[in-house]
Amino acid sequence: TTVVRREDYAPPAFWIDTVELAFDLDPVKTRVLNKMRLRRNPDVAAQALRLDGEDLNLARVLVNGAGCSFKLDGETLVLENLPEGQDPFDLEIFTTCAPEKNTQLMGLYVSQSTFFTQCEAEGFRRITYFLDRPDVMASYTVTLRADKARYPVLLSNGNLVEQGDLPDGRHFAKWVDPHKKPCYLFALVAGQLVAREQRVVARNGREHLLQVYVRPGDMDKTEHAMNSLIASVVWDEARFGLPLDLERFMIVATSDFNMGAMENKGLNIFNTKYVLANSATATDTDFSNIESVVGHEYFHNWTGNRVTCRDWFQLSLKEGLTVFRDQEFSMDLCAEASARAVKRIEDVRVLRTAQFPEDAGPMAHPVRPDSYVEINNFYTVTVYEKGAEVVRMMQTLVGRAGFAAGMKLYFERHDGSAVTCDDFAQAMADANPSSDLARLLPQFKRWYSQAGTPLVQARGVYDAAARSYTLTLTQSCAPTPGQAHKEPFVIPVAMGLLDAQGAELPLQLAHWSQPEAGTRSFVLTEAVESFTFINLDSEPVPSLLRGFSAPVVLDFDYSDAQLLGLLAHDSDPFNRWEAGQRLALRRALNAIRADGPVERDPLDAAYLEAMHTVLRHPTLDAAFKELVLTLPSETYIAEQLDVVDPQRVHAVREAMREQLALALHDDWVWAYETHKDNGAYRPDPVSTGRRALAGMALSMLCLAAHGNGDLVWPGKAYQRFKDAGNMTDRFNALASLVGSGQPLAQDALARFHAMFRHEALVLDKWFALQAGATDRGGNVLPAVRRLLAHPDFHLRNPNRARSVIFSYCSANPGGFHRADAAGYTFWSERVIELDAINPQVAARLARALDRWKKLAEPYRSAAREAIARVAARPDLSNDVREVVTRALA
Ligand code: B3K
Ligand code: ZN
Repeated sequence: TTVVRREDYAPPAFWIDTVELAFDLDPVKTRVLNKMRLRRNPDVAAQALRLDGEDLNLARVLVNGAGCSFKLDGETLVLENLPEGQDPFDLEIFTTCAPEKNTQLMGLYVSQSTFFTQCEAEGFRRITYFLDRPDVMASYTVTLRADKARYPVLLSNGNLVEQGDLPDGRHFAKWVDPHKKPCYLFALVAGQLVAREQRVVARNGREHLLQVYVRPGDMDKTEHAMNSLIASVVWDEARFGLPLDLERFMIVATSDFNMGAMENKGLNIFNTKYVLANSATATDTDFSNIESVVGHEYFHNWTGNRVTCRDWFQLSLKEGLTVFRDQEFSMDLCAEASARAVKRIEDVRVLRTAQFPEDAGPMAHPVRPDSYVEINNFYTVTVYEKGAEVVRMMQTLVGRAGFAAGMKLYFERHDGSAVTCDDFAQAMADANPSSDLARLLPQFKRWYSQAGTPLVQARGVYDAAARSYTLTLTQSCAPTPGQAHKEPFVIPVAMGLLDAQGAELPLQLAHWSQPEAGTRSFVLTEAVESFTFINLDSEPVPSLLRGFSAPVVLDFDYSDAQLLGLLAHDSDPFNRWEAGQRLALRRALNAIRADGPVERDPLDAAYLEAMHTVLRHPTLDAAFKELVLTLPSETYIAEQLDVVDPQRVHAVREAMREQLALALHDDWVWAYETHKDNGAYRPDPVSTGRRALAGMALSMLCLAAHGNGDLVWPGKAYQRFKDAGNMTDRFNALASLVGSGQPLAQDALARFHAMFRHEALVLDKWFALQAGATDRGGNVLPAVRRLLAHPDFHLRNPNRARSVIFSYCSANPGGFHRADAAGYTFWSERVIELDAINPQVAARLARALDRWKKLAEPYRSAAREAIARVAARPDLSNDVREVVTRALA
């Protein structure tokens, strides 16, 4: 295994200006002719040309039309005797590959008799020999030839310039991409597909054709993806002045895909999960995920494609920025401010439940990593979600208009080139020369170089005689692998002060001439800093880190009364929610840390009363209520503990849920009855929120029924399951029955399967629900093993594999962490089995035990043994090898 290091970056010895690719598509043996025009890079000392290749059969190499000498160094094609001097020369390479045998789904592969490609990060080398690195940008012309009956639709990047018939029932299509691109953005698709089409006119009057390609039976599930695409085009032009730069923009859906989607230039390829939706088959969550993923891939057209990454260490340059853009897009589509806050809370929840653990575990790495063995392992929540938070902090420091100016300068400077995270930060700072970002730029960039989640400890002291309140903020960051010591970060702290009645107080620092109302941002740059606020008649309650203004852990010793006050009154909806989470977390941790068996009723009257008040609140949104009433996840609770007994965490959270269900029974009845009917299905934030709250109420009522033997609510849930008008309500009803272990659940599951047995994405939900079900006496693992033997289970299909295996190993801690270690054994078997088929998917699964060192015995030793069993295999992929090696280090 070779470690790739950021500091070793060197520019390429050759440039590739043009590429002409010709494909004779055949599932068994596809022939590829690659004709490139190259020239030596005048800035680099003369050296051999080394082309990347993987799993290729090499047939012929021609230089300027004549045979030449070459050799293979492993899988690298080495050409030593190329023409000297600066003149461009032609290099033609003939290879073949076997798409049908490609189970990794990298390079050219076949899914349901259709050809697809996936090239990012290093899949193009599985199609032809190439300089497979993002800083080599070329112009592409692509000719596809295939059997016309089996592959009537032939697509590649750019514009279709020619098509026609060939002898023997074959046909061809020729595509020219007008934009230079790195090879990871190359794509082709060939098969039987149909398209929903829409013509749109941009602000400058140019017309564009938008297409969403799917299999013939799926046309009735393409409207939402198309609407999301149109909204994305409009938004990027309105918010950032970035137009669509292509005559035609295509999205194609495939059911076999390693991740969510891929932003290939003009030809985005999507997992069906992020395209197909109608009200009968998709939930509100699916609808909103489709909107953000369609937006995300579209926004990459500028942030990623027009300006791309110099090397893969700069991945967050495009990913962090594009996640930030898709988050902003989703927020801007919300009509109400409260819906924006709901989106922010959801994003922060992902960051804290997935990225914070990553940052504290064996795979911790900076947003801009320093080294990797397998780049596919670094498409992480750190690069994506923490990367987006870093971009968000820049916007906080320069303001919304300043951020737009920074984006403009970034494109003026770098359009058409491959650049670094430093280049982005520099453009932001240079466009805002008098901002805190410009003043603090070198220190701010520690967010790119230092891994780990900073801890900010806040302490407040009120001086009654001086009528002042001094807030002292102390920042620190625990060591991470390879980084023992951290320098202080630049941390924007948005805050306000409340009085005892919950009213917002004006803020005034000692040197300010006047007080200022509302939220103010302060920038913490030192290890310890104090801020003194004056003219305060009594001790205020600080509302800190409003809107989650920085990706840090905030520690403040709030009293319960202060948290209850913030929950009831804070003007910042994020911190209102946060106060409720802190109250719940405190109760969970107390019950977990207490001696003896888990208490039956861990919640006190004050907390229950507060939840009652939120639930019945006359003006709060249903979506917001649902978030407040949802307890912190087991994963999030576990992260707060030094030593984790996962069964105890599970038992405590379940006890809390049951208590909430029983104590607020009448409120849940009220919530269900008043939110359950939404009329015609529309996936907008208001009706989505109502369905979410009604769904939660129903699951609480079934849970209460489980405790008190009531049959009415399970009966109502079953009825709801049968006559629901949309998938959200139907699935919530089913989940309520399954989640509370109702006898009716089995019958409902069987009906659900019968109803949707031809809908792959719905079957994924059916599998996932069972694999993720609340464990009762160890019943989930045997159920999961039965699901693996189900005729509809297919390990090769990543969505299906994830729906069973990941739902169990990564999303069901109560079922997975078994004292008999059987969950870990199951995990190690599946990692090894999947690794032989698809290393990328296997490596994701391998990370399910990342946090094993925190586990209490007997879990800790059993987990280590399971990881060691995987690591002991001689034939592991680099992907899985890197993950398990780091886990054991
Ligand atoms: N850029 C792709 C991810 C590619 C992952 C390769 N292992 C999707 C996205 O982030 O938009
Ligand atoms: Zn992306």
